[in-house]
Amino acid sequence: MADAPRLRGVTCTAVEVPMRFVLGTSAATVRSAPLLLVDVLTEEGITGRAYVFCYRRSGARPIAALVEDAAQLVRGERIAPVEMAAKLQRRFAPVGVTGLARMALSVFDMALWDALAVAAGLPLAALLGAQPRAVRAYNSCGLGLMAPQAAADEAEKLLEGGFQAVKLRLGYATLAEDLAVTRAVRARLPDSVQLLVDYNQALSRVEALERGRSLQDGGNEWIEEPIRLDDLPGNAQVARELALPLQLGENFDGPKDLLRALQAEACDLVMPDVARIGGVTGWMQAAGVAEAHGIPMSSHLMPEVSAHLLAATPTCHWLEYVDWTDAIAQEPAPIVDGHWRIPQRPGTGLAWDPEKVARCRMA
Ligand code: SMN
Ligand code: MG
Repeated sequence: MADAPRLRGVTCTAVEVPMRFVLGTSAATVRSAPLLLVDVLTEEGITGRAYVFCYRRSGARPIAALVEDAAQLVRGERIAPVEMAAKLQRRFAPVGVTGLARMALSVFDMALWDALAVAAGLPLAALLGAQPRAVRAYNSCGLGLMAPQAAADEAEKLLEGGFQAVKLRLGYATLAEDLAVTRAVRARLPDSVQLLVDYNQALSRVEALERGRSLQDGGNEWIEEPIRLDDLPGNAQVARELALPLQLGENFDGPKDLLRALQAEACDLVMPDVARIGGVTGWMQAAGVAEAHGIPMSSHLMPEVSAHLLAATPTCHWLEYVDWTDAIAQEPAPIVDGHWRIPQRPGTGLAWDPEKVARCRMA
């Protein structure tokens, strides 16, 4: 067995990719996605790649500065992501390993794991001990806040590729509007297709109970982030009183947040974001906690790496599919029959198309 490659450095490239479907959530309307592409370079010439969704354009530069700082701290070392994560967490503790720093350490960790898998000649899933298989995906593009008929039309388009579930954003001013859109979409979808609804923390406890009770009779699969994430007792109350499973996770800041949510019985399902849970290293720790509690685990965005992680997650539930990297990737997303087929290539299989990246570079 060869030694792991040595870290030489890192390059960061900020891009803004157009979204084919505009995404209006109860929190914001998004027409393009600011991404930071991170390439880990090694002395052996192997490159590890990852990207992080920055939410706002302004996030790209500070995340890049933090990634470069992190890389400096472990430069010259043999790549060992678990040990590097522990060391970096200690070094960054004084500024707080949360928010942008958490995202920076997470994307750096993802790129390190990719380099390690490429060096091993294995798909990342295989390196983590799993078969690189097909993972069931739901189409999470579009379906933002919009008129009922427009939402129904868009939902129908999103089934292309054989998807068996889509996600609808809710959080209109009134329950009547939430129901009108949900019913219009449901009526247009085949019965076999599941509908997930997402409030992006828009409701009060009282509203969540009222709206959740109305929605649970509509054949929906989960209600996501109905109220403030940090109100764990409130989430626990909503989870207890609704038959509709409560989904939380995209804003979990590290595995401890997932543990705290499960200890508080705040949700029935979890869907960590790999770039907030602590990269591949943090995800695998979180997957163990979810498994110990018997809680199904899905992913949030960044499907390229998340597919590998879900393959190695004992309580694997759904992959969240978005098409954002189509604008910069060398290969199209491997969606077949509503499943993400993990590429049989070493690493995550992510590779940038230099010409496409040049066109999307952030000014
Ligand atoms: C979401 C959050 C942030 C950006 C895009 C989409 C949404 C989801 O909450 O769960 O996909
Ligand atoms: Mg969400």
